[in-house]
Amino acid sequence: MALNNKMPDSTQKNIIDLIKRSSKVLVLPSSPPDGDSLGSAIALYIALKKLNKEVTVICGDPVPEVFDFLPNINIVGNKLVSSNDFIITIDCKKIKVDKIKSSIEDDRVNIIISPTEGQFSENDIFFNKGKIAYDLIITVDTAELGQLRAIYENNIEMFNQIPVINIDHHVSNTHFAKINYVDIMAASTTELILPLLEELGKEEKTELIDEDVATLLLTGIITDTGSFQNANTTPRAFEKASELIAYGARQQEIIQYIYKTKQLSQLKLWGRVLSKIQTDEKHRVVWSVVSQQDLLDTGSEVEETGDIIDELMTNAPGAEIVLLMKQKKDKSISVSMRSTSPVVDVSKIAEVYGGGGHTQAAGFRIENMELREAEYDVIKKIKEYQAERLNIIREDEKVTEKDNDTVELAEEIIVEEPKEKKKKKGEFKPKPKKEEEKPIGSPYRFED
Ligand SMILES: [Mn+2]
Repeated sequence: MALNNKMPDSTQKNIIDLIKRSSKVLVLPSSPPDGDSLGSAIALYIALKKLNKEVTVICGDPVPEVFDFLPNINIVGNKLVSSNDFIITIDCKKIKVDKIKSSIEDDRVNIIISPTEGQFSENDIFFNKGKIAYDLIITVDTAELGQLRAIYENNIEMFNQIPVINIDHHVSNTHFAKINYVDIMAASTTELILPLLEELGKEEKTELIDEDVATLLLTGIITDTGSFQNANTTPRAFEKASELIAYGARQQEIIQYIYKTKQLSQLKLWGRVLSKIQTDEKHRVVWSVVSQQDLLDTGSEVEETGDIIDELMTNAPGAEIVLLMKQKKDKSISVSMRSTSPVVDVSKIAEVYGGGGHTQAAGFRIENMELREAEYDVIKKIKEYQAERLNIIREDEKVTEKDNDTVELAEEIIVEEPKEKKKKKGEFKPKPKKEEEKPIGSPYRFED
């Protein structure tokens, strides 16, 4: 465990002492949450619960669905009880509550509590007014308090009154807390929480790291290193990951839910988009389109097109303009363009459509137009721009090219339902194509 001694002893001691002295801990992951901030926060939740502390985890933004598999993900709340709230607490240890109703009469609020059996007395009721409900705040994976947005902005007073522990690995961390444990060499915040929980567990003689905690901590390392692919994957990150697997972290589960599930739909979408690539060598244009049907068929979201335009660029030698047209849910079409040379100004083309950007990266949006119609229109404009720039003479075009005014559009892909019933298991016979059959995904042509 030589690598655990990264944390200055005094910082570790201060954090552990403060945690030991506190009983109501508020844990705040950064917003929007990611695998590292959620993994850190929920791991702390489980561990501190084992030490009989009241722990609350609040995140201002919704938790992305991809993290639904994380153990105890449901404990992440999204609203902090304000210190202005007046809270009426009823002790239900002896008597169970059946129904709670409230009514407003004149200037009075009546709260009617119906027990299943027995009766409540005045002694079962407590009032909390303007009282801060926590005695320690721990922020995780948060570079500055502003990142907590409403949770901080609406409760600045609370942040001034309660001690804050700041555990993070961002270079930009502003050291805003009473105790700052910021290690920019750490690949993830969870990497810093592991030795802390080991030491705290040792002092309290309680095993704090179970399989769930280990899985949560490993999730932070895996997501922040891009599954050990990014440059921040240090020997220590590997060391901590292997330690966590020894604790019982379910590495395959993390990979399955975070990478494999998502990547399959994304790969399908990319395959679809790449197979529809169109090239016009003469005008040096390469493009492809993404329709709503493509997203539906591949089970992907439009965001999953990700950096595909850059992929198009690196795989299109000789192209000067690369563009990707995406049909959005509202049926509008967003067009992103890249130019591979500073002398080709795609922002000029974007301006024609009311868009803009930079010389080599620009975009625009088209409303109320079918994808094919828009594709035809945009490609025609780009060809005109390139024809003028490359001195392509119209006369010459007419002589040498048959379909000079024709734009060949990105092919439409039709997915055929597999005909399982007719096929015997293990037997595969491609259906012979009849001459008269309309070829699948034949290029659609617009004639002027
Ligand atoms: Mn992080």
